[in-house]
Amino acid sequence: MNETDLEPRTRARPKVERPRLHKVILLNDDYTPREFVVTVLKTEFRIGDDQAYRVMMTAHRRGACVVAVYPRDVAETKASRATDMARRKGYPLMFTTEPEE
Ligand code: NFA
Repeated sequence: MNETDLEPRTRARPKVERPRLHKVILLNDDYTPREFVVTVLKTEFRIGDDQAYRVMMTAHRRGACVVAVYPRDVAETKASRATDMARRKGYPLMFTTEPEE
């Protein structure tokens, strides 16, 4: 507003909160081939071979695994793109999102 006001900015400093990040979660299923899960992880989340394999195996053994965290819109877009990739091949693979605590 008033760019000519040279008062030191000591008064108005309201604390702002960062938007919460959202987790993208990979869910296990009994049908999607392991190798395809790794390919989807590498393609959509730009993680390396080893990390993609570890994430896939963690979901396989425990039922689910956090892939990454992003701002909400990015998390939701990546989760649906990754889920679509599988759907186009006829696999039931699912990615979901949830807010971080
Ligand atoms: N459980 C699947 C299989 O044995 C592999 C898989 C892992 C699927 C992680 C989904 C998520 N072929």
